[in-house]
Amino acid sequence: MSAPKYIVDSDLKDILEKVEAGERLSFDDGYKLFRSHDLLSIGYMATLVRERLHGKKVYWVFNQHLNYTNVCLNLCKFCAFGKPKGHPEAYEIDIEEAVKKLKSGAPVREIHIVGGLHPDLPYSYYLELLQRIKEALPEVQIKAFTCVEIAHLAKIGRKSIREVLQDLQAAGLTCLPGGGAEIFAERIRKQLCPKKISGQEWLEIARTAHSLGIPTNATMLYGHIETIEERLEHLLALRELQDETKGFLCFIPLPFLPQKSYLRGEVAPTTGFTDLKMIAISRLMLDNIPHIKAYWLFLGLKLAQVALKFGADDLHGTVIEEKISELSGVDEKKALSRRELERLISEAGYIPVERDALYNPV
Ligand code: V47
Repeated sequence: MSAPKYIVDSDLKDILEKVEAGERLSFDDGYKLFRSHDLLSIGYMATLVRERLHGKKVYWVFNQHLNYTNVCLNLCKFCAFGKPKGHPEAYEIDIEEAVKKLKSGAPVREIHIVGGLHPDLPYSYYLELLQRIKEALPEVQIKAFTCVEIAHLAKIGRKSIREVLQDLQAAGLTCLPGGGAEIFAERIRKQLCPKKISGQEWLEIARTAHSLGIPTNATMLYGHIETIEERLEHLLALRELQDETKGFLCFIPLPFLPQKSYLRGEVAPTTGFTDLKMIAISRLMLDNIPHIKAYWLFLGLKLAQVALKFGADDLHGTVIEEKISELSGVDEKKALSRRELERLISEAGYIPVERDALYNPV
């Protein structure tokens, strides 16, 4: 099929042919996409793939976030959320309080739980947190603890990763959020998050979760000091693992928010152009991960809506309260109603589909 006239960048014509034929894109294709400024053509190709997979559907979930503590042993340079123990802004939520808070609001379908690596909370806290939430809200699905937290739990509980995941599963865990992946490259981790588990360890924990039937998400933190090659290596490592396990549900590219991090002043925030390209290239490279999420809390609502025309098929959810974006300096509202989410999706020409944590329509 000949290329439509609006594929302006001649470097992209071969890629269009591959996309139309449903062929897998290579590292070099990815490189060309990142180097190209032909955003509309990249978005057009991502939309071809996205509509092939999901038609006109855009998913969202009625969810609530719980950031149970911001005390963190890692204190990564990109993070404004984590605080050392004893810091005036450090907090931890006790289980009673957490359950009361979750019960007091409208009943949500998914609870998204992410926190810092707390030096003192015991292993039993994490299991009890899930058990008590399930007792109070038996219908709710719990998406909890990134691979980094799972590694921390193994350490404090003196258990293997597999045992930790099994314990959490028995306590009510549905799936894992995608955080902590950052950029897998050792060069980046050494500079930005030297105390964090390695990229290989992150992937190994995801592999173990998938082997136990626990689906996970995956993220990539971009727009700091990473190169195009490092972004692509990250995407291809996820694609390779997904070929093996099929356990990733969703990929979420997270734009770095420098304002309140240790890197403020050194790194400029990402631009709309970069954000949309990142979403579209993720859709094109990750041909085996079903969903690409436009995370409105970090992108801003308006750009997240536009991202639906650049390959994203998931708008996350209602959220209610979230601390990472708040402490990272995002000046965005913290909760959305069903009506607002549905309006954003409909006005982009798509059909809103309310989903559960596992992407089953509800
Ligand atoms: O891994 C921290 C990121 C992540 C900053 O699974 C920052 O649906 C940008 O797990 N600028 C944790 N990002 C969040 C997470 C998540 C988020 C959205 C959706 C899902 C999902 C999971 O937050 C961390 C880190 O990459 N982060 N600080 C910052 N200043």
